[in-house]
Amino acid sequence: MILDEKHEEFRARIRDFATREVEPRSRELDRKGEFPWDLVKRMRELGLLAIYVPKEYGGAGLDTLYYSIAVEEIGRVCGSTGIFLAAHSSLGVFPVYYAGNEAQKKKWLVPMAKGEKIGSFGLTEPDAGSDAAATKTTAIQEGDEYVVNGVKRFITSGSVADVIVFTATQDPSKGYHGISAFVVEKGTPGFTYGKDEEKLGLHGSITSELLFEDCRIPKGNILGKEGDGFKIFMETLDGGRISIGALALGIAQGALDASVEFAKRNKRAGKPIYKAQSTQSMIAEMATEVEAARLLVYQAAALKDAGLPYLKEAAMAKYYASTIGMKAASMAIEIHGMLGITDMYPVERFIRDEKLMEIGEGTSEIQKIVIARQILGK
Ligand code: COS
Repeated sequence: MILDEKHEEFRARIRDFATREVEPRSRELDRKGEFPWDLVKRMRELGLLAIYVPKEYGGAGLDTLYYSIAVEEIGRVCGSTGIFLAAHSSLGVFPVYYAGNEAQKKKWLVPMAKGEKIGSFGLTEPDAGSDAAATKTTAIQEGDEYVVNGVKRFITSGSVADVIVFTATQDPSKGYHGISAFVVEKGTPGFTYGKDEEKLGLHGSITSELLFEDCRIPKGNILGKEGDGFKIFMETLDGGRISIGALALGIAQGALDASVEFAKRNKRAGKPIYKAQSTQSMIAEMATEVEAARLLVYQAAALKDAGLPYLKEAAMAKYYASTIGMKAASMAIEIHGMLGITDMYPVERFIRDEKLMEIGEGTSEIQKIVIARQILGK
């Protein structure tokens, strides 16, 4: 896809950073299960932690397309660093930018956008994942405070975040109408962490359980009005799906690049691997599908930037990019043969990291529901 010069220059800058600084760390982060504090610091210095947020709020003042390119390029070499960037920017920063009042923006958005504070998003619970309206965490008003009780699960960057936006209900019998969005800050009494998950992939990303036990937060920590929470979170997820599509795309591109390099450099049965028709067929399929995924991701980003509806396109981008990403990662392993399942090459990491893209921020089945409802009506 042809992008304007400025976006292409930006891509070249991010690719340079990703190749020089992120890629050399990616295997180690995966093996050691280490959170990339050093790379978070570098991304902060480079102004990457809130690319689409206006400068007056501490962001880079660019657009969603720039942001998608950054996630894609970083994801191309390291899924864990990519998911951190996507979760912080789309899930931690966005709801405060979108639904916060000026005082809340000053307090939480500006430091998150500048990268002084890490953001996170708590929607999922042990009994509320795809069925996001089934939230059981409660926030009951007592004087000038809300008293929060409940458990959030599978929260990206949860235990390292300083600012966590989360949902809770004032009245479970009201379904999604009873759900509101709140902010809790790290260190608030009654707010602690359960275990961090051991996962298939994205080992350098932290996935936490958040525990609220009679946790008192000021009344001013509500985003929007009581009952607005479900919609704020759904709209946050709409944008988040573009970034997960971009990350899935980046990992798929990484799998394709690794395959091309391996096929050109190595021989099988005395013949260069790239000359085998089966290799050519796989490379052609991967390259075509990666390009199609890129068009969908950029299209969704461009619609959002133009202020046009993008719900269907964001769901399509995430669904398609993660589906073809899994296929690309699998083909990449086939091209590498037995070496592909060892940690000598990055492709075994790519397939483990890519699997989350089909599940996190709405499974492929949820994306299909969203797409079908946009086409057929509810
Ligand atoms: N953007 C804005 N508003 C939305 C929305 C969206 N994407 N999706 C739903 N809404 C609104 C609807 O318009 C409706 O409001 P009104 O009653 O005022 O019209 C309200 O929210 C409820 O919508 P609906 O009845 O369609 O909700 P459902 O319970 O049927 O659920 C799905 C809709 C399944 C799409 C939703 O629950 C969902 O996306 N679930 C997946 C959640 C998820 O991604 N979890 C992953 C973990 S979070 S990292």
